[in-house]
Amino acid sequence: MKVLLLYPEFPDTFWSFKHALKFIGKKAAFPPLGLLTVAAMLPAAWEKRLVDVNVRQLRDRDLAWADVVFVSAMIAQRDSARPLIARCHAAGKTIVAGGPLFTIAAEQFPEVDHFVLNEAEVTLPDFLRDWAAGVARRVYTATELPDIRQTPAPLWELADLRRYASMSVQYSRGCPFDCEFCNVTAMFGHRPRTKSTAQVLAELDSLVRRGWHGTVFFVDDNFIGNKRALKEDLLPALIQWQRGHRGIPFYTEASINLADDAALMQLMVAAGFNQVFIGIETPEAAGLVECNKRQNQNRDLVADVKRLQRAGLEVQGGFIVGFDSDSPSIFQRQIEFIQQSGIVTAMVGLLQAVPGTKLHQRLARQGRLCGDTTGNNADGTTNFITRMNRDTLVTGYHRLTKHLYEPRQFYQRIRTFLRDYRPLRIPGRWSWRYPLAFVRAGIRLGIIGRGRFQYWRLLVWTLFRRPTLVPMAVTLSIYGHHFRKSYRGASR
Ligand code: B12
Ligand code: SF4
Repeated sequence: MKVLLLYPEFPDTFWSFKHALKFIGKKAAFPPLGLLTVAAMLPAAWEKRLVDVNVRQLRDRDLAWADVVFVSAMIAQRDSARPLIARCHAAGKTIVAGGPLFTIAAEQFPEVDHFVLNEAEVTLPDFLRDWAAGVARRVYTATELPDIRQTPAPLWELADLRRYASMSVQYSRGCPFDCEFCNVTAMFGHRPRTKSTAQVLAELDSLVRRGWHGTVFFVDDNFIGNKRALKEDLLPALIQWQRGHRGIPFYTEASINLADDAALMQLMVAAGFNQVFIGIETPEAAGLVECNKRQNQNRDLVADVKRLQRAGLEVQGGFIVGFDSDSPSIFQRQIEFIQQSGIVTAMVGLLQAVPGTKLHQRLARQGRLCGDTTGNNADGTTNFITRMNRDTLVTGYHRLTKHLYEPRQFYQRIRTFLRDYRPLRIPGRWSWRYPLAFVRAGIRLGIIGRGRFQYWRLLVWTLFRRPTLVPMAVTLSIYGHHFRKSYRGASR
């Protein structure tokens, strides 16, 4: 059996990092971890080939080679998935689809032969058994949440790691919280399920064996869902592991209560974590109550962010506008919060209702749903009747994102951040890509760019005030270039 594993293209969005990747000569930000994990669950005797369309095109000879195509996607990849699936269907291939997009929107893909939905640890064995017996059904679903201590390590050998800016590892699934708009708990439950420390170390070792020495993203929904396991087991083991592998930086996603736990922050930083994405959502108390973001309520969120930065963690923040309780003053409130906190990478989205979430159910009950979600909450669209006048909301949203990434505001925010940031110095590995990125940034941002004066001002400021952070200042400036372009594209 010859299996083609197919990963559709991401549109030019905030998280695609498309405009930043060019500076370091990479094709995609992250590898398709779900698909590579599924590949490891297929019979060893099957031949496997990966085509990640973010890295290279699907060729006719790939299709001619394959007996069956396994496709994975999240909602944001829907527009690329459709023509790819049509092409596989036209070539007469059997198509098996799984992953978050198909789990919530299977009915939109009539050309798919088999849907193996939810977590493959549960559904794939049933499918494979039936397939071998020639009686495979069209749809396999499950409500059971598997023990991921049985999940095999991804088949990294299928991917060309050099094409990616970062690698991914998953330690846990699920999140103890219950935010109304979130799809994660609907899919993965509230009880964080973790892999064993030995599994995580084996996955990291396998990446290093394949020559990977760059950043690794722990793709957990909430890395600190099980603090005890982290403190007593995983983090001490990672600290130990890093001793033999200096310079592999980690980053992850976590909830804001990380800022309450100095010991946990310290352990994470010692283990090599230098960045954390946090869903801050809104500085307005009413908005936090409305979306049931309990962990963000009744606290000084700016002070929390500063505490994390001082501990050595760069905070990337997720923000939302479009809550029922939002008035037009929300746009200015968000700007003030983001500027003050020094969150350089601020992903501001319009609230969208993803099927399967409590928000989607509430809006359906209220008769306010209108159309599909695009899955990309940073494209300035929404799929429900908003309380704020729609034009006011959309115009305010585009103004907000434009303002945040205007060179003056953006470079000022980097300075605010660098003033507070106290990273642990872990010697990184040298790569020819760094000087190259520096030169490219000098040309693109420092000569051609509209904010060239601001760019050089930042570099001079950093050189005198925080000289060890100059590479970081350049990296963040490159991110800003991408965010400016992706938000500008979304507002057209
Ligand atoms: C890492 C990640 C990303 C990375 C993607 C990296 C990559 N190349 O895949 C980045 C940061 C780019 C990202 C971005 C976004 N993401 Co994201 N992301 C995740 C996250 C945290 C982990 C995904 C992962 O790697 N999991 C580990 C692997 C092992 O699990 P998996 O992929 O789910 O695969 C399992 C099953 O789904 C299944 N499976 C998967 N594929 C297949 C294929 C077949 C054939 C079969 C049989 C089974 C199968 O088996 C696997 C093992 O159980 C998830 C949350 C989550 N827990 O899943 C959100 C998630 C996938 N993202 C989500 C969203 C909404 C986004 C964004 C739109 C956010 C935004 N507002 O901009 C963007 C869109 C991307 C873009 N560029 O525009 C949603 C998707 C909702 C949906 N139903 O599609 C999720 C579920 C989080 C959420 N809030 O709800 N994301
Ligand atoms: S904290 Fe994050 S992952 Fe957890 S429920 Fe809220 S939005 Fe979802």
